[in-house]
Amino acid sequence: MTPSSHGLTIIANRLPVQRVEHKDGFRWQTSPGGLVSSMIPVLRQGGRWIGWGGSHTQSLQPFRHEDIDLIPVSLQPEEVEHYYSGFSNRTLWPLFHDALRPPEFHRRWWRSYQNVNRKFAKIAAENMDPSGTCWVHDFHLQLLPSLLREQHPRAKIGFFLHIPFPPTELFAQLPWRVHLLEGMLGASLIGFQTPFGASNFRNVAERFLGAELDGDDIYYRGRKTKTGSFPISIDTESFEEMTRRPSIQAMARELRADLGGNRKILLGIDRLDYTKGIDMRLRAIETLLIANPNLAKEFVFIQVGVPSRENVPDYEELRSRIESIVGRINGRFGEPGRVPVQYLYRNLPIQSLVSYYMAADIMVITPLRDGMNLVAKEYVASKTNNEGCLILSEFTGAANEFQEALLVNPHDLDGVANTLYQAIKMGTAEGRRRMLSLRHKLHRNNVFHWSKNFLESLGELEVVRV
Ligand code: GDG
Repeated sequence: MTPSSHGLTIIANRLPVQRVEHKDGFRWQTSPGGLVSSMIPVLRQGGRWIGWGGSHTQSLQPFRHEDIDLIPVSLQPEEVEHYYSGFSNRTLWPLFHDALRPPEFHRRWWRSYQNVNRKFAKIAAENMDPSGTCWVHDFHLQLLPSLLREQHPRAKIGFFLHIPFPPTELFAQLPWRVHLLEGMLGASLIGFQTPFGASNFRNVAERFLGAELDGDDIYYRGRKTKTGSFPISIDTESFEEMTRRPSIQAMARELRADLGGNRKILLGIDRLDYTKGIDMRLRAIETLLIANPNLAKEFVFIQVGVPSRENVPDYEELRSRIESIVGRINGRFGEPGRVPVQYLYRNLPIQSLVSYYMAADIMVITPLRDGMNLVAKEYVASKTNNEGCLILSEFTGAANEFQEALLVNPHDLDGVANTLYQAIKMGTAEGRRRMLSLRHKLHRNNVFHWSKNFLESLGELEVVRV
């Protein structure tokens, strides 16, 4: 234990900073995102964040950034390939997202996943308070809770899964399912995005470990683990604040003038991932236009595809498929100077992102499976004028809270096309009523409530032996 080991320890695959190169070397910049902003105030009261610093950061020493202690974990190129690109992104990610791509099971990836989890555990155990609180994040580190528990039996260890937890039939495929479950059950509290995830987890713990269930509690090998649903949210106020900035308002107006004129603006913003249903969304737009070719004059659909996991073949393939559908739609329904689909393959600064949200009349979010989907919440937060319309897949965690959105089954092309039509033609009164209600829901649960709820539940738990 080091002298400064009091307070909360956060452990996630990545540190909450990005390395930005400049002419005299590099500097660290805080990564955008709700998880980071919700943790910063807590960590400033004492605490540390442990995570991988990224590919270009071998043997980095602990450092402070904006008053927070950051403890880097270095990964060798082979570990990045097997633990990260392999087991995390090509085994767990597809398996936990309805096997939308066949999960690949390779023993060398699994060995690397175990080794990297042990590496994280060693560094965390050395730096945390043995009876303190530690919060482990996400599917990259599912073995960590029990590895930490072995070293610090009295610690309050929480685990939060950002992605869905699959049903028994899918989870059953994993050759190392028992190890993964035992790894997670080292935690005192395990949080999921929805009650369905929590219930799937309890069912597999009973089925594959013979654990005993009592309500939300799981009893296994003399220990109790509590499970629950803790839907993540965003820093709502920071989005609302951005919508009040004259520079961002001007960007939104410009975007409207350039794109819309009096056409409705439909928007999609996603990491270019096969879980996000971008190809189905485009095919629904195509279905809508085939049935109503005149609508091509009434709307423009902007799709921002943020580059992601570009070295994984499934992602390259998805990118070409999306580009080919965009080309097909614009070839058939476009006219000189006016195309129905505008596609941007890039990262946008957060200010531009907000200006897009502000300009969009209709946000189209159609994942085939998604833990939560923060874009849905960011869009609602940015609609401070209570206008706008959210089309949302039933298969997102967000749909659980946002029942007033226009909910769709993304596999049902005719259904999505009809809902797009309904949204384009929707009257302002109905739009306002729905948006007001969505905004009301969002204000009840921002990311600060989320982290407080989780940490309070963890703090209240005694580390019990039964
Ligand atoms: C995982 C789970 C869960 C997107 N494009 C740009 C940009 N973004 C930001 C958005 C949003 C975030 O990325 C994406 O969050 P999502 O929730 O939509 O999706 P995942 O990345 O898959 O996240 C998900 C989440 O964890 C949290 O628990 O909701 O289900 O899969 O915040 O704003 N940000 C910037 N430029 C972009 O071009 N700056």
